[in-house]
Amino acid sequence: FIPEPKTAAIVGCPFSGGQPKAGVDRGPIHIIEAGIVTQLEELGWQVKFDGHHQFEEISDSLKEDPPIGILKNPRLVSRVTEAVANAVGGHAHRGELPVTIGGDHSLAIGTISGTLSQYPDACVVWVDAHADINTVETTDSGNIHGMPVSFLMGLGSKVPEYSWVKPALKTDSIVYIGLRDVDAGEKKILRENNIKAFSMHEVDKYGIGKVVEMALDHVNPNRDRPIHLSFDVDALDPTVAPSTGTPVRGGLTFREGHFICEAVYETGCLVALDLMEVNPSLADQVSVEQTVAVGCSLLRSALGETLL
Ligand code: 4U7
Ligand code: MN
Ligand code: MN
Ligand code: MN
Repeated sequence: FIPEPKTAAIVGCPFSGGQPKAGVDRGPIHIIEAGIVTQLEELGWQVKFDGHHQFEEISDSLKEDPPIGILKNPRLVSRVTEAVANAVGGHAHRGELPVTIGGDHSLAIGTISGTLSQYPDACVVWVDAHADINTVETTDSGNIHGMPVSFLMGLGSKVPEYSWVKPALKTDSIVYIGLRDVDAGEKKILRENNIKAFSMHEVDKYGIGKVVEMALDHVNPNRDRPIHLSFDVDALDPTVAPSTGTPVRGGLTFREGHFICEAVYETGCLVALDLMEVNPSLADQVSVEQTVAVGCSLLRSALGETLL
């Protein structure tokens, strides 16, 4: 699936409307300023980046955006993610590999919708401390970055504002790695829908090599389906990636995180990549630089850096 010449399109998404903490919208700006475009070019990729997406027009057009039920910023998140779906779908249509840099994880409503519009058979590898599968009924926070997977699957009651989202992601087409903070309602959804998840417990028990092999065997047994990798930086341990909005201790090591990216690239099936939830306004400057650097190196690994 890797395009020849290898072409990646960076979709910079300075967006924070899926959660309450300011600053996550500056994540993509820091990753670009750290030199990700040149770094990927040095790996032999042609990199297209025509500036960060501007969502101001969307926010300005919404005079107000009161909660729908408990959902916060529901119209803003819907319209921004719809724009992202079109951008990602467009890049994929042109044979480019979209690399979306967030921003909060609500953006995955858009990125995965865009991928599935071009690759209906794609599967998703979701790397995160959280399952992000709360429905309108189960969410306690109302923060949509904790809900994108349920929207993509069509679980829970429908919000008319999101009628553009096709429930195109099947429950057997996603696999999680890194979970350790899953809400009670989410556990019930995972159980009742038989959704495959490898928590940190399984990473400890089997080791990351075996976990990734089992994860890929579940969603992609013949290694012939396109893969969308959605990486929430909070999957990594907070000592490795401290600058993020919802850190949870006991996470993936630096190498475990990179191993996942390398192994996905090695399948040759990667068609889209997300890096989400880097928040450069949380923690001290050294921690911010560390988190941004780790974000860049995860992206490089997912695009083939560590293959000899
Ligand atoms: B992230 C949470 F309640 N589950 O729904 C929620 F714990 O994209 C957290 O993975 C969601 O960072 C975290 O608000 C979303 C909470
Ligand atoms: Mn673009
Ligand atoms: Mn998370
Ligand atoms: Mn997430």
